[in-house]
Amino acid sequence: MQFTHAIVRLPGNNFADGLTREDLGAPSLSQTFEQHATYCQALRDCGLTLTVLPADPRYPDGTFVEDTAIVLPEGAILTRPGADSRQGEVAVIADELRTHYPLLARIDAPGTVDGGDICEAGRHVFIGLSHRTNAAGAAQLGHWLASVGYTSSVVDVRDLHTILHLKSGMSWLGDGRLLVIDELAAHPAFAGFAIVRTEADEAYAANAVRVNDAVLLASGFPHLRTRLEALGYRCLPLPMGEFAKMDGGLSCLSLRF
Ligand code: CIR
Repeated sequence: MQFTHAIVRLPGNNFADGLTREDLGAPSLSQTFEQHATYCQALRDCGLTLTVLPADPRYPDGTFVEDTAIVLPEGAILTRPGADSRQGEVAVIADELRTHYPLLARIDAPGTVDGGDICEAGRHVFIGLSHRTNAAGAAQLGHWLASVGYTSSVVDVRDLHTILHLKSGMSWLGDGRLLVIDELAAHPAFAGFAIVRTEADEAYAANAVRVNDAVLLASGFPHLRTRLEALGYRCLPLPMGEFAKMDGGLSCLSLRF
């Protein structure tokens, strides 16, 4: 949660050609660029130095960089995204990450992992089993995490059709606390953590990011914001509507380390 760097990738002109299960209409390109710029500025305001990669027309989903790697202070591992159309996104991220982490691990076939399924919570990591992250990928990741000193547990979200990734429905707030949607709040994997639940109509905001002393939160979810502020968190609300149309959450727009 103490970060100094982030990697982001600009959305491209073909952003609307990416994958989505949502039926919220096509994103406006100008608002997408604006929302991305606001997001980048918020990371800078939190003290992070940003590497801003150019858009790559081959990968309309490429702005969702979080899915391509898991980055921890002890090391980094490249994923193998579960959507075929996204697997090529990893190469550019690998080149960039290697400048910070010369020894990069990787998930190999037949394993698939999307970073959006991986939630670091202190020295423990939750691995979502989803329609993007498969059992082979989860097992490989679990071994690698153990090798760098982390415990892990698997949370199966394959039947939870409201979320694409585990982290679409939960976030680590620090201080032993998880932010979780109702459907996941009683999951046995989360026993021992304090749970902050989102209200049913604020479920999208469960994908938040703690960055240093702030919580980046999707704007337009006033109940959650009030609750987090009452707990002492400094919230930075960010407009995310255009990314939501493409099934993207706030965390997926950056790799933070
Ligand atoms: C996809 O379906 O892969 C992209 N349109 C959205 C990915 C969002 N990633 C994330 O929340 N970690």
